[in-house]
Amino acid sequence: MRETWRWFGAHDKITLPEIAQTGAAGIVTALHDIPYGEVWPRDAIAAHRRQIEAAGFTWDVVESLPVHEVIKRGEGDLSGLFSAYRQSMANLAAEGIKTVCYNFMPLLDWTRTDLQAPVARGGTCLRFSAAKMAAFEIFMVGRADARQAYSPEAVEAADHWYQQSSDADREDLLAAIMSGLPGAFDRYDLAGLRAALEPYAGLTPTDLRANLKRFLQEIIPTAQELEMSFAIHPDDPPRDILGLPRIVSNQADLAWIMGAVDAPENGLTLCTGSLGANPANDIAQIAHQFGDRIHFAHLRNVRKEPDGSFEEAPHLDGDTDLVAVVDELLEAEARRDVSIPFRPDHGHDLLSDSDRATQPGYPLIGRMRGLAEMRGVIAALS
Ligand code: DNO
Repeated sequence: MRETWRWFGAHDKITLPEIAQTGAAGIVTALHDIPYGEVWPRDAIAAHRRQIEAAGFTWDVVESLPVHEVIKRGEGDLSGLFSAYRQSMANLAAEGIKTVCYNFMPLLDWTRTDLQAPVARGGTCLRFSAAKMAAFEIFMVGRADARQAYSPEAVEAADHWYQQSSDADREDLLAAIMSGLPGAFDRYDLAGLRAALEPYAGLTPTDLRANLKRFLQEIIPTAQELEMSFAIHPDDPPRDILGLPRIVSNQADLAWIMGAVDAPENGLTLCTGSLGANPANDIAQIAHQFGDRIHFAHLRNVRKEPDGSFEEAPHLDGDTDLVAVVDELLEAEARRDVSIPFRPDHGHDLLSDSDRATQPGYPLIGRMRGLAEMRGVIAALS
């Protein structure tokens, strides 16, 4: 397995020479400044690649080549957006960058309610509290159907949290939830979020599936011509949020997507943390079933709670057996004669991480711990 590290480019407080000290060999990155829907120019890709290579790395995976929200909603004439996407693919392939991670989550990307939840022996982690998310949806956004989306216990806890929360608590909650907005640097206030949700009213899982299938039909033939691998990222968390449907949450969803365009270029990012937050998902089994279509892996762990809350756990100490997952990935690699890039996805903020204000979930020391633990597992199993 090939060790990689996510680097956010010029916006990242962690430099390439620092990343080199983690031992990672490859970089996972994107051109974050280019607005969604616009072509990634070849010269900008080349400049980014040269910067990465000058620091002794290769650019192994694009994360993400974002899918425009209008494509996810399936609105109007999409031919311009599809051809722009294909042009970005061609420009990436011309620079030798051939593995692309993307997601199909409407509006929100990963969602957490706490960015700095304390962990037992010091440090902090990302956390999703079902009660706080319910409080956000029901009382802060005021979404009519939100009560039905949560268990009665979570709704009661939401009520309790909301009643005793201060203005600052509510602002922190909004800020945490907004951290996962695609575009990475856009944020909404509550009014902005309500307005942003409007165009999705009535979008059903069936609609979203049809729009994903259309996207795949538009781009996978080009990926085949360019010898590129596409790797859809699962929903995080794997459940509907804010009434927005999510269709990449479990084994059945993945089987449907792989079958929608049944080609090896239509593959998966095995994100053990995203899929691991759903108690119905057996991640090692998923790695086994889709081993031939996994082009990229995000390795991390979660600890789940009965009401649907979860917390990001140390890599070897959560509910998912990452040793079993890595074993499956090594088998898939041997069978396919490939090296699957993986990155330590997220990490706790440890030691001096809290002084650096890096992207939430992307600290230096916490991720280096995760990478080192995974490196040990891989070495032992190999
Ligand atoms: C969170 C990430 C996701 C991922 C996108 C891929 O930390 O794993 O934001 O990059 O969903 O498109």
